[in-house]
Amino acid sequence: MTAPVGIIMGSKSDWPTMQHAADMLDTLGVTYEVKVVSAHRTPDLLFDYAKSAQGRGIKVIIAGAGGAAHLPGMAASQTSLPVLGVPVKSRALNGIDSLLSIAQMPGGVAVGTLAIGDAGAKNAGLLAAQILATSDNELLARIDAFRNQQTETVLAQPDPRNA
Ligand code: RP5
Repeated sequence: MTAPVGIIMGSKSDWPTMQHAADMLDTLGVTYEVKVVSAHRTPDLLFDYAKSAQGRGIKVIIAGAGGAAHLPGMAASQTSLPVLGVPVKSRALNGIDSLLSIAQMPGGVAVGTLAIGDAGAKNAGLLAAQILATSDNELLARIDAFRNQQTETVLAQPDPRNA
């Protein structure tokens, strides 16, 4: 069976960031595929990927890119699947360029934009799982357990001086 989440990124240099999305999906027991798909270096591949995703069983696309980060928006232009955009921290502008490129979509084609960098990728994985969990109660229970464990971890160690 095809994985329900597709993680794409503009360059292999994005992987250290996007790996956090994959790690979160692993934690929650959600399968995914990973691929470098560049909007400007491999535009035909991007169109093929986005157009075929729904037919292949993908339910959510996570797209990470840095700089002039048009990958999430271009992917969203070719599919009605939800696209979650992760702004990768760029060398020149620390990801502000990536953030604005992904967030400022003109009305009519939606991209859900996460935070810049590792936290954004982690939350993209979490949000993708939450979307899938609207029709999967077992996954919803795993997400609830993850959140409860996170809460317990904070409550168990309120003094920041005790590592
Ligand atoms: C974007 O350009 C990629 O998403 C990456 O964040 C950035 C730099 O790519 P490389 O020059 O490292 O391949 O397309």
